[in-house]
Amino acid sequence: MSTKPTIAAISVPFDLGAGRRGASKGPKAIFQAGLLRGLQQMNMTIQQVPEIRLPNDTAAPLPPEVDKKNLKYLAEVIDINTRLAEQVSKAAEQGQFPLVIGGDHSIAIGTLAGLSGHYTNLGVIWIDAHSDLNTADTSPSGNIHGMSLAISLGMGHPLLTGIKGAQAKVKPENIVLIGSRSLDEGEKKLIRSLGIRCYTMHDIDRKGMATVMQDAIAYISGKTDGVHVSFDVDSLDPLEAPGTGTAVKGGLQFREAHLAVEMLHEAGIVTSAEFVEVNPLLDDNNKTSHLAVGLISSLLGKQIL
Ligand code: EXY
Ligand code: MN
Ligand code: MN
Ligand code: MN
Repeated sequence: MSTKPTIAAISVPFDLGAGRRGASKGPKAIFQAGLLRGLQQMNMTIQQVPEIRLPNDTAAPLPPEVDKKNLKYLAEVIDINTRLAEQVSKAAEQGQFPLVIGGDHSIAIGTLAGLSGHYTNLGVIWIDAHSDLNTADTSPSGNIHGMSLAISLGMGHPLLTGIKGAQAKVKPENIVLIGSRSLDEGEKKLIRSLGIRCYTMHDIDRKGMATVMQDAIAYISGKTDGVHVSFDVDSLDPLEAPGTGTAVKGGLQFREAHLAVEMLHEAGIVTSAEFVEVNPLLDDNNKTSHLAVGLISSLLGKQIL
């Protein structure tokens, strides 16, 4: 982006898409770690949107005939994402930069639903240990945070894929996965059959993060009219990001993660972002919340010198 847009900071204290509680405390911890101060020091204009919550923590009920098999907290995930999609869409409509702070990764369903109407070809850079490409049929857990990218591709329960209309919110050729190292069998099949671009930890080890990001940016920038960065902090190594619910060994190092977001900033292609899966209950001295603040700042243009 050439001129600095206003950042619409959208907090989503929601964790029912995950298998363990605590990511709902992520937004507060990230703000306490200095997010606003950091962005203000960068001369960014921030508009804080009221938190996205379920009234009285209760979801609109589903009709009894709805099949909820292997979809935990389906009603809550539908309701929160319907609300989130509205706010994200409003922010994009106003030309703002939606910055969604989670919350577990199921909230990508609402973020992408809200964004998709504003782009013909929305690009998605999914930085995550996982691919979140399960459906109720392939999921080993029934946790919807492991299904959000599949749902955004139009695969999954119709009440989830139908948020903001039945059309797919993103096309497989406009997705890049980065940092993958824990993929279920059904997810691997889908990545192969849809030809989704996937840079695993092995690729990052072999080529280095700079080359991977250069390739990823070249792959996505020509064919998209907006790029969303969906950053799951479990992409980092658990030694760097202990405060997350589905930690997987062998992840990104601190500088690799920063380099990735710094290169995305330099490319000038990013139009929205979300940071998810910070779980303060599992954190060590707010290390992961501070890490998230650093990564958000770097993605939005914080310079070392
Ligand atoms: N693939 C596993 C599942 O579907 O249950 C684990 C998913 C974790 C999802 C997150 C946070 O990126
Ligand atoms: Mn994820
Ligand atoms: Mn993950
Ligand atoms: Mn930095």
